[in-house]
Amino acid sequence: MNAAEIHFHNQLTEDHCPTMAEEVLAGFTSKPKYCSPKYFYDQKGSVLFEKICELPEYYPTRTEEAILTRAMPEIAALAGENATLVEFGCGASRKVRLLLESMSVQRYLGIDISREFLLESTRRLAADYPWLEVHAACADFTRGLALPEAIDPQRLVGFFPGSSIGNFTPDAAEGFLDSLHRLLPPGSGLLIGVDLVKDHQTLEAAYNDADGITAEFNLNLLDRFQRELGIAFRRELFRHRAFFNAEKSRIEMHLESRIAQVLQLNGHTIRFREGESIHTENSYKYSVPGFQRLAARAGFASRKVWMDEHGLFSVHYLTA
Ligand code: AVJ
Repeated sequence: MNAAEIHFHNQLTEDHCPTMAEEVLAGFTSKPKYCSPKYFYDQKGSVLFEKICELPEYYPTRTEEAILTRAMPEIAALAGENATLVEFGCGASRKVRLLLESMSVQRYLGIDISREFLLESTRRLAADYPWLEVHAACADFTRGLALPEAIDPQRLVGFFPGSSIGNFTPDAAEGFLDSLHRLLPPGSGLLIGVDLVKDHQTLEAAYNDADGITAEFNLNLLDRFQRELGIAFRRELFRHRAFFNAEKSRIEMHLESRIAQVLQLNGHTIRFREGESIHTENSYKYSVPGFQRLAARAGFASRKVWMDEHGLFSVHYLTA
């Protein structure tokens, strides 16, 4: 096998498109209107997200990378020898390189919903780490978790960085961790990054960057639905909104209609009042003990937690 070859597993069903139309319609006809953040990640959205990660206001990425770099010797010891690393929502597969540099890893499986992006980033990984057996699975893990048959569930270490867990409501996060717990044999590890509650300015600035990249990322949903579902959006009639909801401990992102307007989707009429919004994302923020309690309810034991010196972000090593 060519060193830069990867094993590809398609787990996105053929009906992904009708599913998207149905899900979007269900969300747009609800009160209040909503839309799943997983739809941000078409090719353009995945690229925009990588840009967000580099923004001065967006502290999670660089903070988590610094935490991982410092914690690597301890993480390597906890993970043991010849691990199979499984990354959920691997995106550009950048952070996992920190792990590959200093852990004993035999096999890597990257799971992502964005197919071309996944193929590109796992191929790059396979080229840069020729000794590594690289697998890529295109899947929507919010619809259930399954490992491709080629992946032996022994010695698995799950990797769920970036506070992606924050996109789930706490109940759904517990459900997701619970299904992960069922997938992982007892004793296997889960390395998970969780964003922490902090002052509102820092939180809100991270989702309202001065360059407007986050706004672009949010508005890209409209372009995607226009292209893929035929909704005749005029993106200049919507604005990006992001704020911290302290009561629910989450950042909320919305696309707010600037005027009263009407749109059509599959023969359904969708009406917007002026100022009415589509709720496009939640990003929950936890305290360290709050997240440990949630993980414990799903059956995970907390082995170790690391934080940066300012208490911005946390990385947990849990065992099943
Ligand atoms: C990938 C879900 C962790 O919530 O911070 C970044 C996505 N949205 N800026 C986050 C996101 C707007 C990000 N997660």
